Amino acid sequence: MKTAVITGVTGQDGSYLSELLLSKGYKVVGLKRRTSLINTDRVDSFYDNPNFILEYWDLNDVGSLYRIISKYKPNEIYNLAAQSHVRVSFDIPEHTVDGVAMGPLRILEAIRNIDTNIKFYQASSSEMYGDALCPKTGYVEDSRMTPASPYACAKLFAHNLVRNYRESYKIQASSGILFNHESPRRGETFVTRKITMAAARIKLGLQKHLFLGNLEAKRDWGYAGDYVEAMWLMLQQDRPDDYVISTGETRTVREFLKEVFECAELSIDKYVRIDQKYFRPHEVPFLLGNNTKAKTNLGWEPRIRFKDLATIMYNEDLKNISKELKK
Ligand code: NAP
Ligand code: F7E
Repeated sequence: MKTAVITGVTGQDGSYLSELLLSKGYKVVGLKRRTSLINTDRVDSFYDNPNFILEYWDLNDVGSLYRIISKYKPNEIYNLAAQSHVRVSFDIPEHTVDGVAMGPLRILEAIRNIDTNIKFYQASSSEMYGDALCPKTGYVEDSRMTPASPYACAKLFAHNLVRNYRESYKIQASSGILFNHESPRRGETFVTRKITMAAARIKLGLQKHLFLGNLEAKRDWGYAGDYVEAMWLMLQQDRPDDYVISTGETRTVREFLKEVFECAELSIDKYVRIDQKYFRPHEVPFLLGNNTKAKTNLGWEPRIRFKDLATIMYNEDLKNISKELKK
């Protein structure tokens, strides 16, 4: 039986990855911070599974990291923990950068000191490309990166570090440059979920308006359940490497809004307002990923596409909020 440690297990990706690894017969050690901002809904269903263990840890907690690695002797570590909200990283840059950049350094150092056979996955991000000119066919693994937020600067630091540890110490460390991926478990302040939740609440008469920022930004949106498979595939390869994970299709925030409001039969003009407070000091205007390397080397393909993603997320929110109302 393989053992995997997953940091950020209470997050969107942590929950899907736990599910995937448990289904493959892994023992999963999920790391959760004591002061979690959110409840543990996303991982509650795993508690009955004897192969799922929760341990407390924080991105700045070196001692616990050494204890956990020594105790469980994992084959794989997936580092998903982060203050992952780009807008918020402008408000709390020091906290964001400390966790996002120094957290992976601490884990890589622990691997170097305890066991260099442990495979490591780093959650890199398309935000690292920032406002660099995008090639017509989309960003690839070695495209120029000019990060445009404290979050993205810190992710790029960690991304470079992974390559450095791989080359310096032969550590089996891979980075997934994941483009935006969403799901019904997406945090409620990210734009897709904010839109699907609001549409469902407006439909049920619980909310009057939806306030948004820049509707013209373009993102390459995929489904989180598909993307965690790519994480796992990366660590099953003989050689560690970096991979772009994306759909190869880019859409504006306005298009996502339109898709959801059409599905809900609601008028955008009537319910949606623009609020300057949701604009960022520096925006990433356009993201499109070229996933050729992942398709070729990993045999990975995204399954759920833009239209279905919007519909799935809206319907799930409508169902769950309606259920809550009936309680
Ligand atoms: P998420 O839902 O925001 O989850 C982040 C997780 O990190 C949560 O479990 C959170 O715990 C934990 N965390 C935050 N600060 C921590 C700290 N100081 N110590 C320990 N744990 C901490 O993010 P996600 O969407 O699942 O994304 C997973 C990873 O991929 C993140 O690193 C993100 O930056 C990166 N990424 C995401 C996307 C995307 O589109 N989703 C794309 C590219 C890269 P709490 O429950 O305590 O908040
Ligand atoms: O914004 C615009 C906003 O916060 C998407 C994280 O998972 O993906 C995510 O980062 C776009 C931006 O995601 C609102 O300006 C308009 O252009 O959903 P988001 P993000 O910033 O792209 C990357 C790959 C990550 O790595 C991150 O961890 O939508 N937008 N109005 C808005 N965004 C938000 N949040 N709220 C609004 O009201």
